[in-house]
Order: sequence, then C-alpha cells, then structure tokens
Amino acid sequence: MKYLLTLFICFSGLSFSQNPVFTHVFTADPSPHVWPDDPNKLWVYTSHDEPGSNNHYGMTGYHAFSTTDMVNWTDHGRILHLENVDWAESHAWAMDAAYYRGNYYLIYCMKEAGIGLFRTGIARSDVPQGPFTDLGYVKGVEFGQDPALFIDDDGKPYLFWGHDRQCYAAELNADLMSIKPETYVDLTKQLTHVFEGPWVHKRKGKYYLTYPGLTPRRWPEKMFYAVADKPLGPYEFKGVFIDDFEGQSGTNHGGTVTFQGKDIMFYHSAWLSGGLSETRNVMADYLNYDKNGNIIPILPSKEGLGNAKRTRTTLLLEAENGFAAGGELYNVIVDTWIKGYSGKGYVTNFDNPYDHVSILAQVAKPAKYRFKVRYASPEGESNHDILINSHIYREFVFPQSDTFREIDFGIVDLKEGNNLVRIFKRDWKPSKGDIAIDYIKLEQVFEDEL
Ligand code: FUB
Repeated sequence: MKYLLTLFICFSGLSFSQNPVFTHVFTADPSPHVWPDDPNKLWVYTSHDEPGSNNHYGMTGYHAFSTTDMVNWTDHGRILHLENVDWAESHAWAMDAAYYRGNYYLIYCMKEAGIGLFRTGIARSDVPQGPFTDLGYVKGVEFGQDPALFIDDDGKPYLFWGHDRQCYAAELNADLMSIKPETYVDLTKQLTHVFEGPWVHKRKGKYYLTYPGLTPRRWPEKMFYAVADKPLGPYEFKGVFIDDFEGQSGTNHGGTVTFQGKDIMFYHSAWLSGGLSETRNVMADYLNYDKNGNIIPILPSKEGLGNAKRTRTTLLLEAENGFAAGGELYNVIVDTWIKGYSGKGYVTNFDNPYDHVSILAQVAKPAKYRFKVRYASPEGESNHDILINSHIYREFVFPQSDTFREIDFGIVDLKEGNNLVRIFKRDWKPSKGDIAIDYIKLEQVFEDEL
C-alpha cells in the first residue's frame, strides 16, 4: 500500500508540503490551543516578524490563526499591537494564550516605556480571535520575557517565563494580574541549557516543560524538555527533542497541543524567508512519545501535518475591529441591528463624503489574493470607492441587499508588509442606501492557479 502511494505521488506530481504552515506572513513563537467551547477548531497565536528587518527589535504585534482541517487556515489579522499597550515601548516578543473563567487571555511580553525592561502583559477578549484589550502587566514578575500561562485541571493558573539563560515560575492570583510571591520558584538549574521560551503541557499526570536552549551557549537554539510531577517542579531534565536542522532560525520556540486525537508540536524556522535567520515562519510536526513517556525527537519535515499539497490561508479581517487591528473607523459606527446579523458588529453610517473604514492586511511578500467584501445595504444601492494602499482599486455601486452577502472582486495584488484596504464614501454619485460592511477576505492564490 505504501509502495502504491509512493508511486501515485511520483506520477501525479503531487508532493505534500504543509511546512511552513503559514506562507503569506512571517510568524514566530507559536502558541497552539484547542478551546473548550469548540474541540473541532485549532487555534495558533503567533508573534510577527516584519519583512525586511531580519532582527527581533522591531517586532510590534501578534496574530491569531484557526483551522478545522490543518490545511485551510484563517488569519484573523492583528490581535494586539504596541500601539494598544500604553505602558510598553518596544519588543512585542513571544506570547501565549489561555481560556480562563469564561474569557480568552493573551499573555505577552513587551519592554516597559522609559525603563526598557521586559514586562509580562495581560490582555483579554470575549472571543478567541480577539482583538485583545490590554489590562496592564503582571505584578511580581521581573524580566518577564516569553511568558507561558498554564491552567491546571484544578483551575489554578501558573505563569512560566524565561529570559537570557534563566527560567522562573509562580502561581498567579485569580485575577491573573499578580503572582503569589510565596509560590515563586527559580527553575534555571533544573532546566539544563535553558535560554528562554518555557511552555508547559500535561500528559498522563506528568508536567512537561519544553524550552529553547543553547549547548553550551552555542547558537542556534535547540528544543529541550524536562518532566515533573507538579507544575512548579522539581523538574527532571530529559534531553533535546528538536536538534539543529537545515534552514532553522537562530531561535526556536513553540508549544504543543492535542488536536483530533494527535499530539502536535508547533515551532519555528526560517524556511519561508530562505534562511534569513530572524525572519521566521511557523512549523508543525506530529509529536510522539515512547512507552515510558519520553518525547521521540522530531525531525522537521516538509510534509508537516498532512497529506495536502500545501496549506492555504484566508485573511478574514473584521471591519469593526478598527484601531485595535491596525485599521481605522472614520465617522462611521459599529452596529448589529440588521435583521439576521449574528456577528460581533459591522461598520455603517457612511453618510458623508470621506466617511470610511480602513482594514489592515499584513503579508510577507508581494502576492496575489482573491478579494471579497461582505456587506448589506437594505435601503438601496450605495456608491463607494475601494482603495488599496491609497490607490483607487474600484469605484463600485454595492447593489441593494437586505441581507449580508459576499461580493467577489477577483484577484488583487498586495505588497510586502502592511496593506491598507479602505472602503470610502465618495460623492461621485448620490447613493440611495447606506452600506454595512461586515468583513473583507483576502484568500491566498498560488501561481499555478492563475
Ligand atoms: O520572537 C522574539 C524572541 O525570539 C522570542 O521572545 C524568543 O523566545 C525568541 O524566539
């Protein structure tokens, strides 16, 4: 059977390639989760590398991704940015996410304004895709780089963080805003070679702490792990499970998740940028254990998680997210009243020339996307300009529609980096109606499909 499958692959010209997982945007430090309200959806939260920078100093924000089949992904866009965190000045480095007492949390690190030292920030949302609202930083955490928030089965929250060859942990108070000082532990000596980036998962009653480290102090980072009977240790060092590999980044960082019955390790490499060490992309491979519960080392594979030729991502960018997602709402409002609407909100009240909504799409390289807009316009047709990066892409009359529907505008070109899509009220023809914009979609298309 295996032979036949190999033959089929050779003759059909198919080769499976699901790594890198996201090929349209540079992403790093993946934090994978399955939330309790939907076991059929896998979420991955990432930091974002700026195209062209090839260093970590200019990192400014985070993205959320979701999938049900590990082939077709949704990029929910920017979910938190330095601009949305008034105590921070730079270094939007690694983060984690958690579901806790009915809300979703993003726990992240940024450098504190005027001080320049890492703090561990907490932001909250009532939906997994964000955007997240900053609540401040966790008190009692110094040098709070690379936080991981682990909620144990008994509901107790634990924070782990790692910075420059050190790793610490503590139980958090129930509001997640401060540690319980009496629980604080220094795990550094238990985690041989540790450099940063701790992540904890639980399997068969044991706590696995995975982390990037240097042997001895030699870059690039490899991934190691240690195991304990209690979340705060003591941890027993086990060894390396992702060694050096071709095309790796200077750093490595990641986490594990169980999805559809399989254990998966998400981490990062520099494959998408062609080996630019600090311009990274998310990778994923299955994680297996031996009969004693030891992690079987992972060899980063081109195939990744599946049997599809490649992954495909659609950017699903909600109009109402505005500034929190890098966009803008100019003299328009967010509403939900249109009959049958069930989302978080749409943008409406385009009643003056220049009223507009702008939506940010971040991509790694110049590429083509299929562009769609979901709208309703119950009172009649409505005239608008659609601008992409300040150029008029289309002057368009949105037809009257009582209900929300998608218009497919065909293929558009996006440039490397930040792209702003603006839907703009212009007085070139009077409108009868007032549109409501729900979202835009930008679907990845590949050269061989054009
Ligand atoms: O992504 C920026 C930094 O690089 C992270 O915080 C570290 O863990 C390393 O991956």
